[in-house]
Amino acid sequence: MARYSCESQSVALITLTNPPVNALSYAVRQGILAGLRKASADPAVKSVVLCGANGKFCAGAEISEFNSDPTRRLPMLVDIINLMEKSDKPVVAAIEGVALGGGLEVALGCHYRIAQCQAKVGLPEVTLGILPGAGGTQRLPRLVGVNAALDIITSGRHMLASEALKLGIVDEIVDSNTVEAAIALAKKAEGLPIGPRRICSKTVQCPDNLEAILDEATKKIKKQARGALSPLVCIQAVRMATQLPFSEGMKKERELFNTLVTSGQASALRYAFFAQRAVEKWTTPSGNWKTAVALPIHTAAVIGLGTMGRGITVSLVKAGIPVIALEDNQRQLDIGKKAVEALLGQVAQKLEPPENKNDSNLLSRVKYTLNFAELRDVDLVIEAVFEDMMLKKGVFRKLTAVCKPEAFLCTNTSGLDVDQIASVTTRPERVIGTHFFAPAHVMKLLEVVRGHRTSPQTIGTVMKLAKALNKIGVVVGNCPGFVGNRMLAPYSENACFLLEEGSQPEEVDRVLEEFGFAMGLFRVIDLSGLDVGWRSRREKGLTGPELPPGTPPRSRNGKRYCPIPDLLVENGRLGQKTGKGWYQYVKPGGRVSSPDPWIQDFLKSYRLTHNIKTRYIDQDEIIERCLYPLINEGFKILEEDIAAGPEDIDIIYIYGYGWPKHTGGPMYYAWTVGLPKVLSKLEKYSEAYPDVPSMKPSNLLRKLVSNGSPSPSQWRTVTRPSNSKL
Ligand code: T1G
Ligand code: NAD
Repeated sequence: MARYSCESQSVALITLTNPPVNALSYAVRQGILAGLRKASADPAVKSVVLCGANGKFCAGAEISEFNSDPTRRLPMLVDIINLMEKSDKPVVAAIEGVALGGGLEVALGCHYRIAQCQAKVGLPEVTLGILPGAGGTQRLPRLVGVNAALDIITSGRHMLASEALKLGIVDEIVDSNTVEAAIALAKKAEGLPIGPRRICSKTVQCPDNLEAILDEATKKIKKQARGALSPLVCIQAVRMATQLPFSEGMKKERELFNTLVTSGQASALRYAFFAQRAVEKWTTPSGNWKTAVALPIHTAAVIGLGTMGRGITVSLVKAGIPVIALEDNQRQLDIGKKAVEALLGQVAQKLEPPENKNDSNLLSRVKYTLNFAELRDVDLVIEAVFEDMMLKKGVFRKLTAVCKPEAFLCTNTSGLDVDQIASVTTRPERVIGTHFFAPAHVMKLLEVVRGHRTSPQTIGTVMKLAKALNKIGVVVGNCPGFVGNRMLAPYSENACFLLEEGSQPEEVDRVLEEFGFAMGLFRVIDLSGLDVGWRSRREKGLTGPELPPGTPPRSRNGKRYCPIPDLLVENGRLGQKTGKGWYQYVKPGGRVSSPDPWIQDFLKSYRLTHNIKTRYIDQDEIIERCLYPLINEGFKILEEDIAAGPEDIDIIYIYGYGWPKHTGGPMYYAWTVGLPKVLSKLEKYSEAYPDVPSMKPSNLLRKLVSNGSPSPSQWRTVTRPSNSKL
C-alpha cells in the first residue's frame, strides 16, 4: 500500500499508506517499488517525494512479519533503498510524525530529508534485539560519524527533528506543510548533481582513537544492558562501516542481522513489544479501555512528601499538572519542599531551551500546604503516607469530606487492601490504587489496582494519566502485595534460605546480575532499606518485640522462616542509609558497596548456632530457587485472575523490578525454559523443602504442562478462573 500521484507536473509523490504507523509490510514495500519504477519510467517526472499518510512517515519494518512466510520477504527493503539511492532522479523524504528503524533507513536512502519540527527519528531496532538491517549501520556512520552513530544505534533512542538537524540527519525542518516543502525542495533539486547526495558514496570519517571509542561503547553497554546481545553486535556492524567498502559492509550487516533476528532474545523482545501494547487494552467485567470515558486531570494533590510523594509530585509537574502537596507538619513540609525543589531543578536542567532557562516555571506548579481544605477543587489525589491502614483510612475520611464528589482518590499503598481503604469513603467507585515505583519520577511502571467497586471510568482516567506521566499502566486486581510485591515475597524468602545453606549475598547477586537484573536482590534491599521489609513482617506478626516467647527462630506457623534479615535490622544494618546492610559502604548514604567480612562471620556463626550443614550452591540452583518460586507465584496470580494475562506480569517485572527485558519477563522466560522443566524443579524443591509452600507447584502450571505447554498467548484459554478478582 503506497499511493502514487503527480504533483506540480514534474514531482512524483509516493505516499506510504498502512495505518496506524505505515509499517513497511509486504504490500507497502511492493507499493514503494512500483512507485519508484513508475517515476523512473515517466520522462515527465523529474523528482520524487516520499511521505507517509496521516502525518506519520514510517515506524519501520512490520514487526509481526518477522516470523512470517519467507516467500513474502521479497522485495527486500534493503534492495528497494539501494535502488532508490541509485536513482538519477532526486528523491526527497518528507518526515512527519516518526521515521523509525526501517523508516529512517528509507529516509537515509533518499537524497534529501526534510522534517516537521515535532517529528521523531531513530533506529530503535536494538530494542527489538536486532540491528538496523536495511543499511542503517553503514549509512548513518557515513552521515554523522562514528560517535553519534554508535550512540543512536546502540541506544535505539528517538530524537527530535531539531537534534537530527544539528547532527545532519535531516537537511531542513519546517513547522508545517512538510510535504509541500518537500515538493518545493524536490523541484529545486531537479537538475542538480545527485552523486554527492548519495550517502553510500561517502567515506566514514574514522577517528584516530576508534578502538578506544568502540571499547568505551562496549563497556557502557555491558554495564547498562547486561546480557543483551544486540547492542554488542551493533558495535560490530559500525566497526565494519569503518573498515569495509559500502557494499561489503552491507553484506556483513545482513549476516549479523540474520543471526540476531532468529535469536531467542529477539523473540523475547518482540513479545515484550506487543505485551506492552496489550496491557493498555485492559478489560474488567464492568468495562474496558474502549468504552471507559477518561476524565481530564487538570489539577492534582499529593498527600505525604516522603520518598514516594516527592517523586510522584515531580512526575505530575513534569506532565504539566499543577500539584497541591500536603504534609502532616511544618517540619516535614519544609523537608519535602526542599527535596521536591531539588528534583525539579534536575528536571529543568534536562529540558529543552527555553523551558530550562529558569526552573521557576516548574517550581510554581507546586503549592505546599498543611490544610486539607485546600484540596477542595482538585481533580485527583494521590495518597503516599506511611504504610499503615489506620492512618490511610483517616486520610481517606478527610479527603471524602473535603474533595469535590467527582474527584478521584488514589492510594500509593504497596500492598494494603484497596477495598478496605475505599470502605471509609462515600465514593468507592472513585477509589483506586496507583502503585508507583521508586524513584517515582523515573520508574516507568504504574500498577493500577482495581478495587471491588472501582468504576471503569476511574480505571480509564488513571490509565490515561499514566500515559501522560510517560508511564506504563498495568491494571491488576486487589490482593496483598498486588502482582509485583506478591511475587517478590517468595523470591526474597528463598534467596535468604540460600544464605542459611551456604551462599553469600554477593554470590547470589552476581548470579542474578549475570542473568541480567540491573541489581541483585540484596543490593536492591540495601538501596530501599532493610527496615521496610522488617516493618511489614512485624505487621504480619512474624518478627519484632511482640513475638510470643518460645517462637522457634526458624519457623513461623509451621512454615520455614529465615530470621537473618531481622537480625541484621536489630544490629542496626538498615542498608545504604546506615552504611551497612547486606554489604558495607564507605559511609552512611554511600552508594559503592563491597562485601562485608562481618556478614561472612555472622553467617558462619548463625549456621553453627542452628546446626546447618553448609554446602556449595551452584549457579543453576541459585537461579532456580530464586526465580522459580517467583514464577510459581505468577501462575497462582493468573489462576486467581489478579493479572489479566502473562503479558501483564511480564511488563510489571520488566518495568518495575529490573527484570531483563531480553528474556521477555518471568512468565515468558518460564515458557522458554520449558514449563515441564520448571514444574519438575519445583516438585524437586518442594519435596526437599516441604515447609516452603512457595515451592509447591501451582495448579495452573500443572494444567499447562498437561495441556502440552502452549505459548503464553494461549494460557488464558487453558483456564477460566471462577473467582475472578479483576
Ligand atoms: N510494526 C508493526 N506494528 C507496529 C509497529 C511496527 N513497526 N509500530 C507500531 N505498531 C503498532 C503497535 O503494535 C500498535 O498496534 C499501533 O501500531 C500503535 O502503536 C529493517 C528490521 C511508532 C513510536 O521499533 O516505537 O525497522 O496495539 O501503541 O504510542 O532495520 O509504536 O494498536 O494493535 O506504540 O503512538 C523498528 C516501533 C522496526 C518502532 C508509535 N521500529 N514502534 O507509538 O502507538 S524493525 C520500531 C514504536 C526495523 C529495519 C528493522 C511506536 C511508535 P495496536 P503504539 P504510539
Ligand atoms: P515515607 O516514610 O518516605 O513518607 C511518608 C510521608 O508521609 C512522610 O513524609 C510523613 O510525614 C507523611 N505523612 C504521614 N502521615 C501523614 C498525614 N496524616 N498527612 C500527610 N502526610 C503524612 O514513605 P514512602 O516510602 O514515601 O511510602 C509512602 C507510601 O508509598 C507507603 O504506602 C508505601 O508503602 C508506598 N510505597 C513505597 C515505596 C518505596 O520504595 N518507598 C514504593 C512503592 C510504594
